Amino acid sequence: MRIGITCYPTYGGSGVVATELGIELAALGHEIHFISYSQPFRLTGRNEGIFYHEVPVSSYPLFEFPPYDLALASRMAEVAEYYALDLLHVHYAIPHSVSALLARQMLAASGRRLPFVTTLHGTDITLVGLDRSYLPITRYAIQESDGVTSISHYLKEKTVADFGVTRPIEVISNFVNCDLYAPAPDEVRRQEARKRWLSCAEEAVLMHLSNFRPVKRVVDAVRIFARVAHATPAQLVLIGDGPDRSEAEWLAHELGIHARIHFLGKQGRVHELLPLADLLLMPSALESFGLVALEAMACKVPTIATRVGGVPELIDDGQTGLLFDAGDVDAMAKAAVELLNDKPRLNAMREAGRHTAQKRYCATLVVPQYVRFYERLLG
Ligand code: GMT
Repeated sequence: MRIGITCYPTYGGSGVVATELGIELAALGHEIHFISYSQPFRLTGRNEGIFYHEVPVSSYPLFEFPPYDLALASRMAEVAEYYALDLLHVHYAIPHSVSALLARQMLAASGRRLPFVTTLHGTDITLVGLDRSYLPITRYAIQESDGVTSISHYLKEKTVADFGVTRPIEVISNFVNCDLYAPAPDEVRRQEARKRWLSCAEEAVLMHLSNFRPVKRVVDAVRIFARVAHATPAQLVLIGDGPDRSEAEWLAHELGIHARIHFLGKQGRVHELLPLADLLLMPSALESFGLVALEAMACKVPTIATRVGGVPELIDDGQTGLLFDAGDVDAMAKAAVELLNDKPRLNAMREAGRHTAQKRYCATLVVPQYVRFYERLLG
């Protein structure tokens, strides 16, 4: 198949899933055309069967807001025509589904069929999409999609309840490449890598990875770490960047623990960093799935997370991670210390996480579900 994929190219889960899906589909022999305003950040290097088409958004003094959605629709229609695309797959409904709908209509006028699939990821439904200025058009574009998928049951139910969408929504969970996201081959090499990256080997390493938006509660990660570091020698690695970074940095200084916290900023090769952690912290106010927790599980790193949104579908509380109420910093810190000091339990959780990732969430299991979905749609 020739498939056009549109996603946000910036640091965020939906862009990661879209990019990894494109890479996996290309490896299966499909031709993939990414259409976006800049190259998705995880699309590094030249992959066979993958093409990237930039969307130029021209400005004009009259426009206070250059209409990206229109430029995207034009480019989608052009790419679909020039490269004979079979379908478009858009990730994150706003505004991608609306642009795809327009592209489909433009091509229909010249007798060409261009079905499109919308994959719902999270804040397109739970936050941004609920804004009155976007809700009616988002609902319409989802309803008009030729196929709709959601990355968790939670998100599917939210879409039905809050948007009144009546078209069927198929749940296809997020996935991870279990070969790439894997534990370090042995403890010696893990400790060596820790020394290289963090100049520490013996201390416990806690990690947090996000786009540092308020919903991720990165400040809670710092507060949890402060309590953990009080009880046991530990370091915190923060990967990513965003609006809440400066508050997190300020708090680290305020609590006198800044020397133990590594702000690594945005990192591309996350699969090399995650296996260095002992625990991942995901204290989010909301997650429709929690992709980073899955990537950590595949690397044998248990997550201390919040019992929100789709997280309980991914993390089996007590088995592959530990779940708490959002904001319950004390409980998360206490659990982290107990787990770090209980090696048999920590090891059991590490093994169970990897096992779950391999059994349920490997790219080799999930990507074929998308392929079957496309095939059904194309008839
Ligand atoms: O969480 C973000 O701010 C990024 C957002 C996105 O759309 O890029 O993430 C959402 O999609 C991810 C991939 O499917 C999910 O793992 C995240 O849970 C989801 N975020 C939220 O629901 C807040």
